Amino acid sequence: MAAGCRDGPGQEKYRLVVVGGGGVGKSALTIQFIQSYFVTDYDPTIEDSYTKQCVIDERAARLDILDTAGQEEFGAMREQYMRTGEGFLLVFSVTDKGSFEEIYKFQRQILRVKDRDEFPMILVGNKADLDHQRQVTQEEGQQLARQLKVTYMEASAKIRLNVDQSFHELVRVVRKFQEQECPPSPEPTRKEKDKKGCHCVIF
Ligand SMILES: Nc1nc2c(ncn2[C@@H]2O[C@H](COP(=O)(O)OP(=O)(O)OP(=O)(O)O)[C@@H](O)[C@H]2O)c(=O)[nH]1
Ligand SMILES: [Mg+2]
Repeated sequence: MAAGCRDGPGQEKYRLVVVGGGGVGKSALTIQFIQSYFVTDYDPTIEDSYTKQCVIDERAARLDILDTAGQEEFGAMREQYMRTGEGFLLVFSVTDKGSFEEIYKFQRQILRVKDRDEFPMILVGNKADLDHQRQVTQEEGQQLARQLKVTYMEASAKIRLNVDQSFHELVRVVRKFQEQECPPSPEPTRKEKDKKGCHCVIF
């Protein structure tokens, strides 16, 4: 199937990928979004996937979410998930400057694998509840987001701040991107289809 071309009413599916450095809270955000609780222990992820049925802006969608490894030693599958992802949550921790600086690397790798100048992503500064341990200001987060041409959201998996909003915003960005790629049009005839094609990424 050509990703980006919707299956039909009520059948929207999005493959979202959560990326970022080790320990920034990717799993905590994902589990808070899917299961509504906060994981206090740190158990480094190798790779976990989740599915959630949502209604976003009155449109039903099935989200397949891949929670990836931040730690370098588990990073071998990175290119593979980057190829199949339709939207990326770029997560850093506002208490860890190194994780903020790593974001460039993830963004560049995604664009390289996709062979594009732009791709649906949003930037999430997690652990916003730990204001006294901040190493990255809100302004710095916003500045980076402007450079990357993405939306910035500060979040906290712990106090459930902007968790749903981050995932929902990413779905909006993916929808917008896919609608530009494959605008909904009256069913073309076979001949028109062959002529115009649909320049979606095929998975
Ligand atoms: N205070 C606070 N702690 C958080 C927050 N999010 C995650 N943590 C804690 O940070 C630690 C690491 O969180 P994880 O979600 O496991 O981090 P990760 O990004 O999945 O790490 P990897 O799987 O190794 O890439 C855990 O102890 C979490 O409880 C948050 O918003 N606020
Ligand atoms: Mg994890």
